[in-house]
Amino acid sequence: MSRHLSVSVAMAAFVLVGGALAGFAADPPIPIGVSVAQTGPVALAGQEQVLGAQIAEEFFNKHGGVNGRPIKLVFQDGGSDEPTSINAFQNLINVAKVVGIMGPSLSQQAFAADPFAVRAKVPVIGPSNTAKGIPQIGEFVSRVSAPVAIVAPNAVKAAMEIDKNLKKVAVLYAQNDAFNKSETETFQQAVKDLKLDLATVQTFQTTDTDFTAQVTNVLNVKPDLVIISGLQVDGANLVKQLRDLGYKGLIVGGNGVNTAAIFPICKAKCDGILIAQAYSPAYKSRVNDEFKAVYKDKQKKDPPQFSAQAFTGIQVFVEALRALDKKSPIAKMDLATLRVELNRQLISGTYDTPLGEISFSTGPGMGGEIVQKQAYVAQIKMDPDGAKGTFVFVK
Ligand code: 1QQ
Repeated sequence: MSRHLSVSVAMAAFVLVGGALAGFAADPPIPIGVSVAQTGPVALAGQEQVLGAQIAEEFFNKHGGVNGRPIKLVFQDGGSDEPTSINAFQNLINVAKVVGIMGPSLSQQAFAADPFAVRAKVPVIGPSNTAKGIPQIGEFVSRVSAPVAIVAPNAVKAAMEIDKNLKKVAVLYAQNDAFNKSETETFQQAVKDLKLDLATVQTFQTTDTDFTAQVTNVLNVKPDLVIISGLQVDGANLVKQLRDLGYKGLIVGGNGVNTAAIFPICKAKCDGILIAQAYSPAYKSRVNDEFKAVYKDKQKKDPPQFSAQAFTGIQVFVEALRALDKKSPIAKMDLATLRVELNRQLISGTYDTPLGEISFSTGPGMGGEIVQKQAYVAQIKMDPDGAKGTFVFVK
């Protein structure tokens, strides 16, 4: 009996969320979709995104939610491939009836899944999509992850400051992934702009495990710097094999290896990798201090970029919902109207986030790109036994 009762109450709540968000005395929580990689190889980064989003949910609900009404994150695993992220988006849009979606993890997935949200007129915030062309997918797509074109060259400059005689560069990239193709273009352009010598370019697949051929070709040109664009598992394995086969020079890694989750793969050989950052735990602001304190309490270390960006994505949704609700009560809007108005609102706002103050570009066909001033570079420092490591900020 009581079980039936609770089921029907749950169903009533679901129907209510699904239909017009009617003005009830106790309005149900506002559902915001989160679809990041909770399974597959990219879950190494995705788990940091889940945590950042959960901290944001707790944090903003504690601070009054959306003018008194709580938000509820609806997690739908986006996996590490395109079909899984497309399914997740469709579920969030049509079944969970979310007001907007934060996701997916990879640019490769965004190019596949975001068009479904664009057609359904559902706002999407990319938490970690850094390839060129993401906001251009459509009117309902924006991102809080600064593009590689802005962030990545900083790591090459940092390498040049460490090695003043740096000249010869070898570049490797995963050619079956949209983000890595975009990132390597930026890196290769930076090498040319900085008047370095691009001695060799080697390609691989994100599914590769043996990089002997590529590493041999790299060692043959005797580079001072190796720049790698890969995802977490392949990228870390490539670093490990470079060191195993005797490379002793500097390594710049891309956003794909921007997580402590690579430490168990390359262990002590992760030491020294330079990685550009769109977030620094040292950034001074009230919201970053609060975010950092909650994260540190849970994880006993400073928050990583992927967590900070995920927190920021949820913050943008919450603050845009608050602003919209003040102009025109969202409880009176049907879901389709709310989604469209939310997108309009979020793109026009300015947000004081752990990433710094951010806003979005606007204009027909050009909206949704993050405008962010801060960019940093960190270097991985591993304990000699390879069990533990940290990101040390050098810029
Ligand atoms: C992208 C990325 C990845 C490294 C995120 C996990 O930056 O796919 O755009």
